[in-house]
Amino acid sequence: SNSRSSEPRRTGGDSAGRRKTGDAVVPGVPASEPPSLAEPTKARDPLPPKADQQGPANVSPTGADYNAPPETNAQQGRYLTTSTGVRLGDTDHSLKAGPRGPVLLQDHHLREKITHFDHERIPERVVHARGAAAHGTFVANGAAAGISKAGFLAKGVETPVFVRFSTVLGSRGSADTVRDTRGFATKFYTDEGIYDLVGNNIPVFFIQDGIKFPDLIHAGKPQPDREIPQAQSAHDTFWDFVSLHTEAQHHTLWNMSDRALPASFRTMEGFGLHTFRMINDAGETCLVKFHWKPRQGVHSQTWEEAQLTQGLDPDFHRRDLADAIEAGVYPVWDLGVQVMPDNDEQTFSGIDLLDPTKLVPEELAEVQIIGTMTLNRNPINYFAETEQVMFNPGHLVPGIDVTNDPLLQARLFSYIDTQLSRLGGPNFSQLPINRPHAAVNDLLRDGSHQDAVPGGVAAYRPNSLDGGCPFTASTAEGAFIDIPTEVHGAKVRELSESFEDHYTQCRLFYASLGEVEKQHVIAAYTFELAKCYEENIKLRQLGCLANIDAELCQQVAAGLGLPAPKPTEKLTTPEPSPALSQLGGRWPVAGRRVGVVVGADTDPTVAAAVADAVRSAGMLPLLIAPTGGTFGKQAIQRSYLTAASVELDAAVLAGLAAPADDAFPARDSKAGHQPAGQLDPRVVKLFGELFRQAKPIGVLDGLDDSGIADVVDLGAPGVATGSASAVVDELTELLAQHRMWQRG
Ligand code: HDE
Repeated sequence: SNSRSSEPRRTGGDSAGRRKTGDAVVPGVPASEPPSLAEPTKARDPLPPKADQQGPANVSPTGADYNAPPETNAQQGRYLTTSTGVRLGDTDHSLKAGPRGPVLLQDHHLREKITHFDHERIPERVVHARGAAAHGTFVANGAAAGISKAGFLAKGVETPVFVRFSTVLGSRGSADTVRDTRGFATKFYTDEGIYDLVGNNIPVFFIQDGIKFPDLIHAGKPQPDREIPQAQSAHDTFWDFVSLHTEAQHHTLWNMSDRALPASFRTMEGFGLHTFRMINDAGETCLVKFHWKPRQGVHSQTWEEAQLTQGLDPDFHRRDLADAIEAGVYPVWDLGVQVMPDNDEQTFSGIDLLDPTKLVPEELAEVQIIGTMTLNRNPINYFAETEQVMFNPGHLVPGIDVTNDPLLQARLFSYIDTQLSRLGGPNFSQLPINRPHAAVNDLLRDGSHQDAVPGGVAAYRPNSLDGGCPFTASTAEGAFIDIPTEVHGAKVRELSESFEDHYTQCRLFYASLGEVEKQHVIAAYTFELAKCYEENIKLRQLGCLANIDAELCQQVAAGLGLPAPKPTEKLTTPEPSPALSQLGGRWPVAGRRVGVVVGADTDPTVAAAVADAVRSAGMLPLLIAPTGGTFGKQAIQRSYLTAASVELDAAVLAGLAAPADDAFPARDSKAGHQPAGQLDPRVVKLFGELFRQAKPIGVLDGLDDSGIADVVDLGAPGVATGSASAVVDELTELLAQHRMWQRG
């Protein structure tokens, strides 16, 4: 304001003495003349381009070198400090008024340490809370270059990835080997930005429309009154929902199959599940379904193994993944696509490609391999990486787009939204594990946990102040392409009629299983339904089974002691899809764990010969002896007390394994583990379980009359006898076939 009076101005106010915002309050010092309003404002020069506009250099939002080893981004220096970097001389004693006196509130280090600790936990994921992850690389073979313009799919391009595997229903601390679907989420840090393939190990889903997801999860999670059972579908609310809501029957059938009990994350298939749309350089589109094919084979635990493992080693899958990577046995998956024409109906061979409860049999559309992923590095810090990683099916790159699958459409909303509470605000993309490796210039500003210090003044577009930056890209410059697709129709809360077929593919899946797999499915339904209290729910689910397969329905009904209902639909007999069965095939044995069981009197050179033969076949020998310590020159990995059948793929009895003087604790004999012949009861138990689990077993020459024959039928399929090298050779061959189901 121009002062019209010639009077000296009073400090900090207008002529009436009122203070104005922005005036400095300096009592007693006259203010200098304010700038005249008539003075023109001179535009300043635009700021130079920001560092991350120069090109795809790997810089974090704060300018830290993204390629620097992570430890330099976190803990530095040699001394313990406060969070503000002040060195500390003591962290074990709080500040007190005398050694026996009260603790002083002024102890900053105490308060900071405890306060931070109090807030260490963040909300766990509402689903998929329990997980394990690893870093790796994806190398494209170029086969997809003709259908997608995505840069990371071009021949030879290598892209860093981070993969998180998970169970769905259990809490963060629940066991790994429960009967459940597994998540298989892959983050590709491509040069064109993040691409997330957020899939499962089962190719179909429980619901066709995302609006039902809360219902599904409320039914599957522990019941709200007592909060039990944990990480299980074997309870009333789950079976109530899936029996009333028959579109869930297909996924449920997969959950009752061996697929829901993976032997390892390394032996799981992965499925993108939904149909996605791809576009190539010429602007041509096609529809695709993604598949991860494990080079390790697709293997499962038996239900007995899964249950034992839950108690013996609740971290079984997490440990297995980390151990394999640490041992250099890197798990490898091929990524494949089923490619379908992008027709108006979006159907293929009569299958509605927008219905997420339907799969496309591989015999109808071949899975074509477009690249290979190797997981080769364990996370350094579970929380920073595995817990804070976030995936989003909406994280797409040019060349890949979504379809109208109503389940996928709802997911596109959910995955950002959930991070706002889980990761505490909108800046989760700045967490190191979530940062893109491509340059980011997003005009997103501020918010909780803002880690970046953006330069410039123009956080908007268009602008002239920051030199017009950032610019929008043309398609040629790599802009994301929302593939233009026709949309028409009235606004309705409906699904198309083809979504009403809930049973055809249940029959397809069941008909495609081998005999032993069918027996497992029958046992699973019988077990789970027997855990329900309400008879009406069991009867209703039996009614659903009647529409899948008469034999399945009858056997489960018999197990429950209930009548088998009649089908309400005509039972069609589908053409089986052999690719849906896990049986058959030969698989690499690399990394398989072979127990080498010895007794106190065993010749150490014999044990060493077995272990060496196992090692040279690329497998991992675990020496199992009466106690820990060393055996000859070899380290003992498991004692009789800690050895467990569930962690072995096969075992060799290499020595007498005679009972030690104290090997028969009273409780063992009470539990019925009586010594067989001269063998230690724990060894008897171990081999009895391995035999029942249909795993290959070797018995060295001269041990036939040790008592082993009482628990292992030495003439049964998959039991090798002979010298160390002959036995290991035969076991290696047997392990390539995985299990000896013919043992019956
Ligand atoms: Fe998810 N899902 N989901 N989901 N999902 C989440 O995201 C959701 C669905 C899947 O390791 C959540 O960050 C809705 C299908 C995986 O971090 C949440 C619907 C498939 C993971 C969410 C689905 C998945 C999640 C929980 C129905 C297989 C773990 C925390 C419309 C194709 C990712 C989070 C990881 C996680 C919502 C259905 C796979 C709440 C609403 C179908 C592998 O956003």
